[in-house]
Amino acid sequence: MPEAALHVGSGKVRELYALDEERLLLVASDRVSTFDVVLPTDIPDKGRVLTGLAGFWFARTQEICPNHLLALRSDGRSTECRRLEMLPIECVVRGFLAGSGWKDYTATGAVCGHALPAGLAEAAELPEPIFTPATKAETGHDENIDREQAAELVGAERLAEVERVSIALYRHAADHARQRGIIIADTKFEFGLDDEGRLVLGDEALTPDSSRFWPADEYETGGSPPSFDKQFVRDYCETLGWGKTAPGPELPDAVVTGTRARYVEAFERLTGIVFDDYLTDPEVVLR
Ligand code: Q0N
Repeated sequence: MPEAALHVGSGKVRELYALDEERLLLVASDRVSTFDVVLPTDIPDKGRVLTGLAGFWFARTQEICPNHLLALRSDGRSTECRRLEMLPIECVVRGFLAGSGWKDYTATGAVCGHALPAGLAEAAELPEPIFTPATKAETGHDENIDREQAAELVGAERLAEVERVSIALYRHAADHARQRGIIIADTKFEFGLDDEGRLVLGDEALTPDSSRFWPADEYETGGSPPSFDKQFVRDYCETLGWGKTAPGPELPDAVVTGTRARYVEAFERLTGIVFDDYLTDPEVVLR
């Protein structure tokens, strides 16, 4: 736990604390959510995997865009970051047609104002990655918005900048991941501004919680591909006849162990670093 830090916010599975005027501490828990419900059973080391992976990408994308990372703490789950003025949009990039993108496409043939070719199947790869911003909903689901609505929220110039940077970040990570057997179908970035008005990447980026990771060897269109990390959790929940509203079910040990192994596998495949070496010294991902 941070030493005498003020709690400034929480997400479903992460907490944010103020360290001082300029710095925040982002702490990733081991909680897991499925069908938008946080389950009562933790996945050991999940928060460390996500923190290490985000740190790995931050270190490797600095030339594309500066980010808020200052240091990784020795607990492996806490990121010291620069305090930013966050932009009020979620910057989503989609390389494949899944989730709300697929839903919008089937209803309208377009996603956030991007007209797409006719006849695409669910999970199809898009001709080019598209930027599909969403509003930040306090509770419930983020709502996809078109570029006019996004421009009203951040200004046309800033919108053009976040679109260009978001797509460049996605291309970098998706290319790297694809060479290691993982498809990053889509991803969400949150940006802020520093005190000089420069765009800075914040939050946790390019992790399985902020993205859809699919195992490349099981990829096929015409359905929703398995999640790289949460498939055991989802499959188990489907066996229960659970109504997918809170409270969620406890997970058996075999599901916990299998899911932890998938998170560690994603970390090791993407970083090329043995997870135990990360636990010994988290900043190994930054070098
Ligand atoms: C911030 N959120 C939204 C963690 C994630 N560097 C920053 N400076 C100022 N504010 C924020 C950051 C960051 N990152 C980001 N809220 C504040 C997502 N949070 C929700 C709580 O858990």
